[in-house]
Amino acid sequence: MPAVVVLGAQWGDEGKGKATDQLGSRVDYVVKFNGGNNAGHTVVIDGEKYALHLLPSGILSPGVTPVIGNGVVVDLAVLFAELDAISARGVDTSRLLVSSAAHIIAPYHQTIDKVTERFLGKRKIGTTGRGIGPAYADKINRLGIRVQDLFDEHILAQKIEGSLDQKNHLLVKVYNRRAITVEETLEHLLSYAERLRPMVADTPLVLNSALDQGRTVLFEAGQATMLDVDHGTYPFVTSSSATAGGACTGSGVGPTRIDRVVGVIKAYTTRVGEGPFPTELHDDTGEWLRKTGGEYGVTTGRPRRCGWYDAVIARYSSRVNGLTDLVLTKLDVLTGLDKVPVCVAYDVDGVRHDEMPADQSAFHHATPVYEELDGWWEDISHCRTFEELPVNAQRYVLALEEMSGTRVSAIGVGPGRDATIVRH
Ligand code: 2SA
Ligand code: GDP
Ligand code: MG
Repeated sequence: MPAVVVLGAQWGDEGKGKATDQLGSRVDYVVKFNGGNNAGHTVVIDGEKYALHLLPSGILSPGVTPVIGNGVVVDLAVLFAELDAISARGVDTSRLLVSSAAHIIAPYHQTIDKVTERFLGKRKIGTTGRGIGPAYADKINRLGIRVQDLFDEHILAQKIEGSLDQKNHLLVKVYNRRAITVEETLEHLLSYAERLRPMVADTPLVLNSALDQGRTVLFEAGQATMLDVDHGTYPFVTSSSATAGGACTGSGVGPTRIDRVVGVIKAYTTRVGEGPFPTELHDDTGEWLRKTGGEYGVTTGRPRRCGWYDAVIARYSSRVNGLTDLVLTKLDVLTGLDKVPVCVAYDVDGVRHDEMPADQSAFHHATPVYEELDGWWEDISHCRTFEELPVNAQRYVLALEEMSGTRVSAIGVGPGRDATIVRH
């Protein structure tokens, strides 16, 4: 397993943190390649809970070199607060590397994110308010500030000025806010420069050399396929590439070097933020899933929207990511149901769609076509082999595998590191 990508196959929070942490003990490098501190990954080790945002989940494995790749947007205040917090819990953070080409989230990106959402009102995206979209917008607009710019005050001041020019116009004239000064931003960013300097590296060179030497690299996605800026439910998406291709552009490692692409998928579906969600449950069962699954945002604390498993999305994710494996998580949460509905197709204005409609309006009108599978009542949290699972739980997994066309290599039966059934 020299190079493996781990990504979310639904709308996020599938349990990527746990999957990465588990594989992390067997790899040399863990690379975060997209997103920023909008992510929230929970890892539970020996009953101790860690919530990671900007740092790669592999940071918790001794021996792993965690890498923040060029595709990430970095909020420096968050980076150091998170490093301090986990160092204080005894985690060695000294090996962290940060790409010199990663973009910076400046305080004004956060301001713009929040005022834009307020301005959009009913049309809002439901962002995490962390400045992610505005930072990526600057990157694409060629107005971004990169990690390497922090080490030349003159260049940094010029770039801040260029970036603030249009924003101040917008802030003052449209949003009725005060203008942000170059000086305050410069002072803020420079205050982190010296602490960051020793972590900065040519990460594409580091990672490619590591692969040349037979080392193993895990690429960890933030958010998920249906939140990907190209393949997700646009415009209700994040602003980065959360799919497999993003692992290459966001790290500088070419696609010919990737061996496996693992999609993490929940045994049901959740979504946080706005946007279409065909299998969403607005009733007591949805509330039951939220309570039983502990479905609240790790970053914002927002209650997650909950619904049944959607096999159309699983097939779509398998396709656009070229998945080699699925890790099915939170199967234990479904314990105690007589019947478990699974969405096998959509009905759009009387027409059956077996695959994801290519047209957004059709997806907004999609109603699920359900197949009901038999449930199980036994506690499965102590199962460690497939055969130990109740027969109906086994059938549920096999049915999902068949519908997605991708093998289910592992099954999560609890939040702990060891609460996993490995099949392949
Ligand atoms: P943004 O802030 O610009 O990336 O928001 C755009 C959309 O992306 C969604 N998004 C997420 N969805 C699920 N989980 C995420 N991380 C946190 C978690 C979320 C939280 O692990 O629970 O705490 O609320 C995440 N990050 C971004 C977001 O909801 C918007 O729909
Ligand atoms: P991520 O963003 O994909 O890393 O996922 P989150 O950490 O945001 O949300 C997943 C939640 O499910 C966390 O609270 C995990 O501890 C928990 N979790 C992961 N796998 C399992 C599982 O198999 N069973 C149960 N019950 N919880 C799990
Ligand atoms: Mg999460």
